[in-house]
Amino acid sequence: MLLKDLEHNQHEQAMKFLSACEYEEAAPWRVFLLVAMLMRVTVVANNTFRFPQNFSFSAATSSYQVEGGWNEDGKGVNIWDSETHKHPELISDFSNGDVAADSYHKYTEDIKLLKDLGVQFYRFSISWPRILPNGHVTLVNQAGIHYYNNIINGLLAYGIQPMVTMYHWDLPQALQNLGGWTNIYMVECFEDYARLLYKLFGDRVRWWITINEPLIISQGYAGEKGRAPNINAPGTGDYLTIKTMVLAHARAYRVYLREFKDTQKGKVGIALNINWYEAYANNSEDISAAERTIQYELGLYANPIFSTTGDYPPDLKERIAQNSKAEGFRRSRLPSFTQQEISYIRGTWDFFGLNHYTTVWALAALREPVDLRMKDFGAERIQDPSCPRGSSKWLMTVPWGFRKILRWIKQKYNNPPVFVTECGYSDDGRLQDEERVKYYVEYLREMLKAMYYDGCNVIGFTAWTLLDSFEWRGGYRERFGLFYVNFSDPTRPRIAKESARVYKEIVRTWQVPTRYPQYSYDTQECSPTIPL
Ligand code: PNW
Repeated sequence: MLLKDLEHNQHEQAMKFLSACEYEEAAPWRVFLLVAMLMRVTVVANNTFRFPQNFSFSAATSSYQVEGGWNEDGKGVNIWDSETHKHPELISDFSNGDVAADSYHKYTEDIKLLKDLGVQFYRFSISWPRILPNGHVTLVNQAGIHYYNNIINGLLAYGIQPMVTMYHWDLPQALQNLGGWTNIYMVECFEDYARLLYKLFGDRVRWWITINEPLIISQGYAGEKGRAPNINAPGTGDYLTIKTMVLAHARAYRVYLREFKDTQKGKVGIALNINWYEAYANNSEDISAAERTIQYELGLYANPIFSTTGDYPPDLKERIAQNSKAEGFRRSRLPSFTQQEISYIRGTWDFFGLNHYTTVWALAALREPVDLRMKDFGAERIQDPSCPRGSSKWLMTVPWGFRKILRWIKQKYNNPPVFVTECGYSDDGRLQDEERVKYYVEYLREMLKAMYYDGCNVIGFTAWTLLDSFEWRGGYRERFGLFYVNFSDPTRPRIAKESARVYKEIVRTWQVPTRYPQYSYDTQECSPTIPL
């Protein structure tokens, strides 16, 4: 349908509605509906959607990626310190986060950048070993507390809301020595750590994220090179971490609910990353392969928390149990939850944190599975190297996939409030970063369509990332920042890229600028061939 027809139809609907109201009492929901209809008319008439009034914009970083100060003022060693120091060859440019963007010293400057962007939120993470050098609450590092107090107070002074991630991958090495997330004991450690954070900062922090991307964390136990702690146990070690992380999240949520929520009135969620998986061919095998991949990468974490039934997705649970049995295991490699645990975990969310970057094609498996994990999800994931992409080889610009995954989440989990906690594009760090601008313009347009046409309850959007930073195994070669950082200059100066200016304009005008044409990312031209 053409936009102008839509506009016309909606006018008509609104008019019919108005005349119906003349005969009936105008119940509050009717008035609400009318306002909603008229708003839609205005947005379409302007040929662009405006963000809803109570929407929020944010920019994000994570502690290990920006702070530096790796051994300053009593901070303990984390698994990324260990990995990058022992195995620099696992990082594309042999670098590490020892100094990174030096936000440990330059945080006031970072807060000014946020102020300049005009965002309502800053999402940052707390380094567990900067607060608890050995991971346990028996030794607390005052300098660490001081540092995060300064950030939080600095943000609030400018009217910016802190959104705090408790865990963004920098596990205290002392806890990894006990097996890290494979050890169910971590649930206790995480509870203690979370409680301490609520006590220390919860009087000012209203938005908490327990764990960032458990999927990627689990891959650090599944032999994916360059993901700390770099343990190679696909299909077993990674599955142990899933149960631990989901329970640890639930525990942190319930501690808040029991001990803090009444007084602090904040919200607790989790940040889950997921690509859109598009079926390669329009046949039932590929369609179910794509669905299974989403369930495997998202459902294993989201279903226990967000679904009404709780527990892992039933089909996948069954499939892994069957595979395990056939392999001679006495029980499923995916450790099960008890009934009590299922009810304990179900519903432990105030919002759904979504990290989304790209779309990948899925088809029914062609090759012999190379490990147990691949056998379990039983699909090929493929991309096309000739498609538009930046400096991260996994990241293609596919805006329409964003809308599809938002719709999937709406359907599967009953339309929870989604705060997009990461979205962004990498390049080589150029200041005229046109491709990043196009990426944000198109992704935000698709997000608005998901909101206005599909009714997805998206409440906020976070640009990943504020600053060029240490991109894990991509080192400093993959730059996601709105601000450029010169890493060869000891003072680590920050310079706004073109994308920072455009993002600022979006936040100021509350809409995506109309001067940008609809860029075509017609993936028909791409023929995905390369297994990931
Ligand atoms: C996220 N993938 O990781 C992390 O939360 C950030 O710390 C990171 O800098 C950012 O995305 C960019 O990489 C991801 O392969 C890593 O689909 C890989 C994927 C997704 C997210």
